[in-house]
Amino acid sequence: MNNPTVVDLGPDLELGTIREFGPSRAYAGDAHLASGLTPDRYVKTHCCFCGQQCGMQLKVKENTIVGVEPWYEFPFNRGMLCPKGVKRYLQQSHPDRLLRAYEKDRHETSGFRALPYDQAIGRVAEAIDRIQREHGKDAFAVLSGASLTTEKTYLMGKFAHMCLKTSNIDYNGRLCMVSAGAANKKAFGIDRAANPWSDILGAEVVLVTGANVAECAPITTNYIWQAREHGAKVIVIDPRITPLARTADLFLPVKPGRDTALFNGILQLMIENDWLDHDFIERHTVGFATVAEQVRPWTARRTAEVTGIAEDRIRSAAELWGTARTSFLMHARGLEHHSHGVENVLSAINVVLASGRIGRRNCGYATITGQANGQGGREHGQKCDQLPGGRDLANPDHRRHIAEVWGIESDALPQPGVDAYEIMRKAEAGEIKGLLSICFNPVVSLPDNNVVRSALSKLEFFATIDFFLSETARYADIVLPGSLQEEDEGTVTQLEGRIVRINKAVEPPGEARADWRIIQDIAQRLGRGRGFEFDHPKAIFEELRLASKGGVNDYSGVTYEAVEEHFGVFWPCPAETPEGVERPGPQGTPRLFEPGSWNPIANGNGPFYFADGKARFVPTPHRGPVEDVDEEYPIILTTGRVVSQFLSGNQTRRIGPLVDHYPEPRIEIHPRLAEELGIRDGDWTVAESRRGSCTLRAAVVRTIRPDTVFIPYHWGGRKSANQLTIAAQDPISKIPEYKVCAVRLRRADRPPEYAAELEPQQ
Ligand SMILES: Nc1nc2c(c(=O)[nH]1)N[C@H]1C(S)=C(S)[C@@H](COP(=O)(O)OP(=O)(O)OC[C@H]3O[C@@H](n4cnc5c(=O)[nH]c(N)nc54)[C@H](O)[C@@H]3O)O[C@H]1N2
Ligand SMILES: Nc1nc2c(c(=O)[nH]1)N[C@H]1C(S)=C(S)[C@@H](COP(=O)(O)OP(=O)(O)OC[C@H]3O[C@@H](n4cnc5c(=O)[nH]c(N)nc54)[C@H](O)[C@@H]3O)O[C@H]1N2
Ligand code: SF4
Ligand SMILES: [Mo]
Repeated sequence: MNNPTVVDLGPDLELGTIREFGPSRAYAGDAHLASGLTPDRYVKTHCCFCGQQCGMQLKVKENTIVGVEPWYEFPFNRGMLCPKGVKRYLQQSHPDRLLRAYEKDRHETSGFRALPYDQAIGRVAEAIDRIQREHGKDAFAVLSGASLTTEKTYLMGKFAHMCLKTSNIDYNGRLCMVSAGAANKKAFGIDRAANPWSDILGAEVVLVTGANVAECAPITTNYIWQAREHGAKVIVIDPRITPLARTADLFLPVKPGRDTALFNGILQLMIENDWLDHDFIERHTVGFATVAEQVRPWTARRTAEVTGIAEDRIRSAAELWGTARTSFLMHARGLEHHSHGVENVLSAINVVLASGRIGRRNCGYATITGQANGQGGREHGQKCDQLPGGRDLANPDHRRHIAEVWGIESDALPQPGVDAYEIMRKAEAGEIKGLLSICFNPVVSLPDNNVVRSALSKLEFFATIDFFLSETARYADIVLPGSLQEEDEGTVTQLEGRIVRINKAVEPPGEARADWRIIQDIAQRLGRGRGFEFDHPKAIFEELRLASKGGVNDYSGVTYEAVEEHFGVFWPCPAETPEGVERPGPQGTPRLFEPGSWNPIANGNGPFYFADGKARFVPTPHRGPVEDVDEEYPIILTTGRVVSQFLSGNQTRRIGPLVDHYPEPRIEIHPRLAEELGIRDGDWTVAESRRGSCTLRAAVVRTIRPDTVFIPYHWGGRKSANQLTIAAQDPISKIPEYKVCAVRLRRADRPPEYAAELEPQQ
């Protein structure tokens, strides 16, 4: 009881706060940091949050980050930053920062006890060894993340596949980028934005679907607005009138889960009106005739009925898109977070291919990558079926190449494993007994998270590496203190495919360690340290270059020096090319699919990454969401984000100014629906699905379809939207259907118990 190292977290504290550091609801105010402290130095680096990877400078005094300063020269954002980027510096000196390793104190109900770092590593190694000996290699799983540098993501894949020899590693991009990735590979043979963002500027039409650009990719808004100043028409497709939609020329309020129908309908109108690039279709694609046949029943009227969009708006969208000379289509999770997310994306790609406007100046297509390293993190082997360089774990040639780089037999590599949610299901079923997780907070971020909690409780051993104690870490037997982005260096690949440098600003404090050192320490302690003796992130990168060589995601010609010198290098960037083929310039390949550009797969046959060089039209029959509304649960719930919070909130819910901006999740509800249900703005409202319920305040807004409500998901515990969501997954990408499930709503009789925690205590 009096042991000061025992930390009682209590079951329901909003933030996991180590008592040693202060009261639980404290968050660092910036007063003492921003107050005239003169920095000793400025470190040029990038934001730790979203996939745009804005360049910025960190102001450093001794070993503390004291502020953020714009970095005007970095070409992507030219000094612009959003509120999260400006306030990120408040994490490093935060009182909640984990400075030591912790173990669950079995004598306390929910407490943790600090233990020396080396002992903690020993505990992890022992558990891995025991579980794998008793239950087989695959009984120990690894979960990783795409906020990590590419070096770390590479090391995580190598650690799972070579050191642990487990099939079961997957990552949090499973919840994010995989529908876009799978669709891009199917259509183009490569998973990367086709164009750099500068191509947005000269587009005549910019079509944005399922992306709340102004709140989630704020710098991209600036590109779109600049295009509009040059005369571009902006089309936005979203069930909500997002800030960008308010300024759009044409807004299509799609009913959630009906995007394939919409794009099929648009393509049918393009065909009827002959708004097609026949030459491009003929020379550079296959499969058009089949798709044309498949979309024929999608008349404008039927499309309007299914999507809930007025027929004339669908016609206007098809005409604007169909008759443009230049254009840029982009989408994000609103299109992708579906049980048919891959088909949704393919239906959008069909419309792009039919127009022939891709891979040229001002003719572009891209998914808006979400996480900091959402792009690099999906390329080099931490996905359940993947090896570095975008290679396949199931492909014998690919296995051979990587085995050679790692100095092992290819038979020693495991076979593909299962996705992140399936890892939870296997834990629940007792097949997976041990788990090591880094950079992932599944208790908040996975759908139907009551199941996730139960699965984690069943594990024999669970360890996690984080810098703040997350909701997930509370289930851990061992918590290892990892590094903040600014405490380590390496590279990340931002949403355009541009590899940029993360520079180290400060040392990890206390007993915290760079994440890659922690992984290597575990490998060494297991007695399987060969291949895990890197002394610097650059050494990891050098090996990654070799491992990626010849793969689609070829980094072999990329150096740290070139990345610094040219404000980033775009992959693919091979070290060498066959005779007669020009090597990409010092900036790599900013735009894909240009005739004559480096493409090891097509070998001069055409611009796309298939042997024949041609893009694929893929049929996309419309399938509705797995759970449709009915009498019992008559309202559609869709979930997503707000500008001032980031993902599971484990970071941004600790940053005072961001919390002040949007302190609590609210249910967005249209006035018409609110009136029907007798709910007024600010009322406590119960949302129930077949899986769970949560009570939140209503925000009555005119900016949402009346048949749909929206809840941001950045909170845990009883405020978590993922108590309601459904764990239905796309059969190909395994992305969860976060964007549609069925709920019912009612006004709460009384405030929820936790409301008392929210109000200032008298
Ligand atoms: N502020 C902030 N920025 C972020 C993040 C964050 O957490 N906070 N996270 C980053 C990450 S990892 C990601 S993945 C991105 C996500 O960026 P976005 O995908 O832009 O964000 P979301 O809010 O998930 O969803 C986008 C939009 O999809 C709409 N939508 C819902 N259902 C449908 C549908 O069926 N069809 C269509 N067409 N639209 C639909 C929603 O109304 C919402 O406006 O943002 C990145 N940037
Ligand atoms: N309902 C609903 N749920 C969703 C979504 C939605 O739209 N609706 N969106 C989904 C999407 S797109 C995403 S990307 C996921 C994200 O879900 P998560 O990946 O679970 O969310 P994060 O907050 O990024 O969790 C990362 C954890 O890693 C830690 N961390 C961050 N950087 C580092 C690092 O460099 N090193 C170490 N050691 N730790 C680090 C953070 O403190 C945090 O605890 O959520 C998904 N969940
Ligand atoms: S969160 Fe995204 S938009 Fe905001 S500063 Fe960071 S990288 Fe830029
Ligand atoms: Mo994401």
